[in-house]
Amino acid sequence: MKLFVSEGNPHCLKVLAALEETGVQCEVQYVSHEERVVPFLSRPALPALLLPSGLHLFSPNAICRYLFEVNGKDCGELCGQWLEWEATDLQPALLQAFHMAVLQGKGSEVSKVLQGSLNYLEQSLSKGNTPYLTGDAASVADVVLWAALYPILSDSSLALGERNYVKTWFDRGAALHSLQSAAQNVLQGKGLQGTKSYMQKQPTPQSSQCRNTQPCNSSPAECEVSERLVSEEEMEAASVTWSKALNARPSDADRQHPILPMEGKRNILVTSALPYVNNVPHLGNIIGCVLSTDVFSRYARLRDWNVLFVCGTDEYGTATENKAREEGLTPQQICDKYHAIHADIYKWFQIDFDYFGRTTTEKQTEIAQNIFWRLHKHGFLVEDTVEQLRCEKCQRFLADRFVEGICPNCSYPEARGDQCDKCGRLINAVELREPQCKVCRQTPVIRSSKHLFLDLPKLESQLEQWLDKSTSTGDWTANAKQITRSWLRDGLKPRCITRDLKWGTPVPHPDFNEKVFYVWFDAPIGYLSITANYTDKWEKWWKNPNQVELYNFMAKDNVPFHSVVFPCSLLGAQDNYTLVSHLVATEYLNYEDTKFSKSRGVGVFGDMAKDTGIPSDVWRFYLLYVRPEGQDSAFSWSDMATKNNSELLNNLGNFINRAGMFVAKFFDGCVPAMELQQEDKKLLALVGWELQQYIQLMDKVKIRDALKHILNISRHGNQYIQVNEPWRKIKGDDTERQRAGTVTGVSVNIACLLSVMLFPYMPTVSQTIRDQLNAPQTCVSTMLQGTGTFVCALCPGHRIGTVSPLFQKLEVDQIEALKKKFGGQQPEDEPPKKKTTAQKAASTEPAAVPAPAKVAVNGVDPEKAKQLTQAVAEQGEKVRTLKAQKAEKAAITAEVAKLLDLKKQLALAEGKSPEPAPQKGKKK
Ligand code: B3M
Ligand code: ZN
Repeated sequence: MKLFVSEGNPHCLKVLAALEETGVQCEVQYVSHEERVVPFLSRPALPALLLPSGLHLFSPNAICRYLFEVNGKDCGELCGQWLEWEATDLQPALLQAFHMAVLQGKGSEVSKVLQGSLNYLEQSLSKGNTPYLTGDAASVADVVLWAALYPILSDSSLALGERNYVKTWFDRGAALHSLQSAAQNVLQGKGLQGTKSYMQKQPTPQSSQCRNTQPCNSSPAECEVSERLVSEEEMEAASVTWSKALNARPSDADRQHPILPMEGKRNILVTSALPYVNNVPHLGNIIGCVLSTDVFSRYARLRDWNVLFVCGTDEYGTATENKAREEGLTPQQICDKYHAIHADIYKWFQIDFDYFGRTTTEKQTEIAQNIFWRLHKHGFLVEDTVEQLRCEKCQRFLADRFVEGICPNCSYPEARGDQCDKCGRLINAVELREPQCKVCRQTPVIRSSKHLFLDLPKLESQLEQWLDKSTSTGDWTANAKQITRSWLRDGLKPRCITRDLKWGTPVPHPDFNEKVFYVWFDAPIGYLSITANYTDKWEKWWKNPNQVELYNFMAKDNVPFHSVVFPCSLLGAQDNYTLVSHLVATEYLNYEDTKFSKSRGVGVFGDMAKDTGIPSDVWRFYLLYVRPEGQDSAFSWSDMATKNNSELLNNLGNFINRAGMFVAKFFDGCVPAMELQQEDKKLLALVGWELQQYIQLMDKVKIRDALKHILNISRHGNQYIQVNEPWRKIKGDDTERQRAGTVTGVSVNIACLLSVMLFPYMPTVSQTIRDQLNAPQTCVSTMLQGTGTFVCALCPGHRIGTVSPLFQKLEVDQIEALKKKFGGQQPEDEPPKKKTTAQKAASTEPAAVPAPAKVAVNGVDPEKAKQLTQAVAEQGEKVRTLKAQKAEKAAITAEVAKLLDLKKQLALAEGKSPEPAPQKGKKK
């Protein structure tokens, strides 16, 4: 069973409280508000509970009721009536109250909205004469109502008036641990304000709800494009902003190195997890680390924050030693070779590092050893004899990643020696049940040897104090907080920081001179040493917590090392280090329906992307569009084609191109005079709102969500052009010609705004648009000022450059060919190993793994065929549903493509020759 919730969503408070109250075993996953967890619903519905049967519950009260029933507590009639009342009477009033208090700052008017409901509750409690709603014990009705009212009733500033019965009853609930911890998780200690991100996504109660009478197939973002109501004030404000002047300050064109913290500026140190040097990164690695970091740092520079973005290759460890053995090179040669490969790939992806270094440097040794000695001096290192796994066949101690066995916590059969991918817990390799050497599959023997441990228990309370502050003031992603919390809940144990290996930073202690530092002790210190190789004044960044905010970007499996282990090293070293303020972790990106795998040749790896002929910017766009933000997501070729053709070509590119072409064709290349009417002002307000959303989201590192607002703007723009038909009006009388001018002028200015907003995502396209429009560089810094400033940057008379199309269509046959090329034709002797969806860095996969017993004969694989039959059935159902809902054509086409692909795979698995999928529709 799995419960999907989102932070800030008040309905999730109920289900989390009910879950804890009942003690029902159930995995909880935090996703973003817009995540469509229930596949057959046309709109996101959270919370949602995935039942063991595969069915979903998605009404909060039904979920709570179910949880209580599982626990043997049936909901009686009275209880049912309360749940009904809550859903139909209290909820609408509550939502309106939240809207007023959180978004409109009208907390004082909340009591008016709620008084009817609260009075009813007061009377019922007084008449019932029992401590709880349905009797002498708390029932699901109490839990639901407590949780529903919690954000309001626990806020003393709202002056709701005294209702004694309500108060006594509510205080009973508020004292419950279940309710408090649910409130902490959902509202993040911010009380009512904790619902802000959720409320911003909700339609305004009553006035602007989606009025479609038919089921609405558009995503909430799209729906808002046509449905958001704009007030007169908003229109006026937007047209005032529009006539503001451009900034004098140009954008960051002339960055001066070394960049150092500056007085009076927001100083931001941004790191991307250091990619392992011993392999070529795949798309999942790229989106999780360097690409996300790049987008944010580009944005931060546009915001005029003082940014330093450092990264580099993570070069030590057994994986490098192994790779060296495999390729007949020394470890250093391997590092040099792959460091260059990484650097090339990131250059192609336009990752704009301020410095891209590496961990095998003198500075690394110096700084790591210094931290080590300080920890030693302050008594945070303890010595112990450890039993270690040694493979007699391979003649070496086995690094954690090279042992596999059964997880001692959750019995997952393929846990690694350092961590279990299923339950996420850290493991000491010797605790694994039935361990195996991952290289030769022999059972290793246990040998003992003396090691040093970082005394995490001794640092625990300091760590918790710091974490409380950092997670409540900084922007930690929900998964980062959750993983960290679950680590602390289990209690910390001393962690071994030395290893019996050769390729690593040497341990300077004379008693341990044969050993090196454990990679996860050493690697994060790489951030410091890389900065030290960039500038001698590195301590101005790294020992300056009051002036510097540190952002760490990574995939979620790196979280505990950045939130617990590394901060403990730095806290214990007691040298005023800068600790992370914002920990941004992505979920996993899968490849089609499987995971990336170097050994199986599945997926697109960084060095191959450029050979596809698809421009770097389009790759960036698609990866960011499916960025696993809040939930795992998948790269899919057909989806990439769909998004390219619908969003980039038909929506964004089409709008910008039309706007520019109108100026060129109808007005001789000069921006015409503009006479703003109500309709234009309304558009300015709509566009301004999208810009504000974009800035709010980007400030919070919601990169994927922010991108959708760029696309909304061009959707507005296309609609505006479509309605106003400048190509027709230009042929009309004076008034009509003037109207054509205004529409063209406004549109081309929106195109200019889009170029600015696109810059973090698609730097080349962004520059191309500005070149085509001959836009002043200063427009860039102006538009992203404050909460967003959409000004008229291209004034009447401004001469634009030469306009040409920005994007190309991705054709079906091209995509089919690419899919085939990267689809992972598995060699027959090496069928896929069943793993978690968690994709692992390719380095964790040893070169040659003997095939498990279950082997596909002549490509026929009954097990796989069975799974595929099921998948085909499900996908067929999905397509039928979409068709029945008259969903967007592009969406249907994409799903049909998936269906055809599945059928093909099924045919192969059944040993039949797959019939060529009929390609309906347009040719070039
Ligand atoms: N080298 C890469 C990874 O697990 C690992 C990160 C180190 S960050 C200091 O993706
Ligand atoms: Zn486990």
